[in-house]
Amino acid sequence: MAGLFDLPGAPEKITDGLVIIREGIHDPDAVLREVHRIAQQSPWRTMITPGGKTMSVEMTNAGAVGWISDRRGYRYEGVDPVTGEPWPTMHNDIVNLVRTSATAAGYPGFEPDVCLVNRYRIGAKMSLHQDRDEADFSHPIVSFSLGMSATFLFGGLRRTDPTLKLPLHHGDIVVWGGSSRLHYHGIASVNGPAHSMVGPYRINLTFRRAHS
Ligand code: MD6
Ligand code: FE
Repeated sequence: MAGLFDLPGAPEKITDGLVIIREGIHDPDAVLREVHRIAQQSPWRTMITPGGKTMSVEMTNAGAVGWISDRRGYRYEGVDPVTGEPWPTMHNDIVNLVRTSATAAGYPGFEPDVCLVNRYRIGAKMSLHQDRDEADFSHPIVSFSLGMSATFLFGGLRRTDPTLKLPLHHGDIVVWGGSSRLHYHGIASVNGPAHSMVGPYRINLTFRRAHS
């Protein structure tokens, strides 16, 4: 648990394979500018689940491929179906912070090829899910949180397993992999209050390796 006197940037091991680096994003404004650039090129959109429900979270992507969901399923695609163009590139300074974070958490050599960007308004949530659309689960996932705080739910290998409830704040980095890579997780309905700089939004970037 983070305490009053914890230094930012020290990796905290939460459970097997799950590490939080509180305030690991030292220049949140630079990351937010990147998010705006990405969303100008590949706009925010809500996606439909294979079951036909509209997700409450708005999404876009950067990188060689992007994660999409529609009636045909979940998958990675090299072309943004909204623009018909490749996804925006990932900025090298940000990829460097992803590499450093993965290394600090015990996953040296991580090279992401996709950044899925999620935007939550008040009331948006992400139901418990597994991230299993990637080719090789030995690669970790690195996650950046910006804007409004939220509660990260971290469960087990079954959807019904009990969940840890971890607060995530502006600037926090989560790295996870190893034995918990396929654990169910989600984000509880975001309550606010609005963030002083970002406003009534929570932005989350997850860096993954989709293709081995
Ligand atoms: C979110 N994150 O924080 C949702 N998945 O908005 C995820 O679903 C997630 O943070 C895999 C790894 C890290 C994550
Ligand atoms: Fe996920």
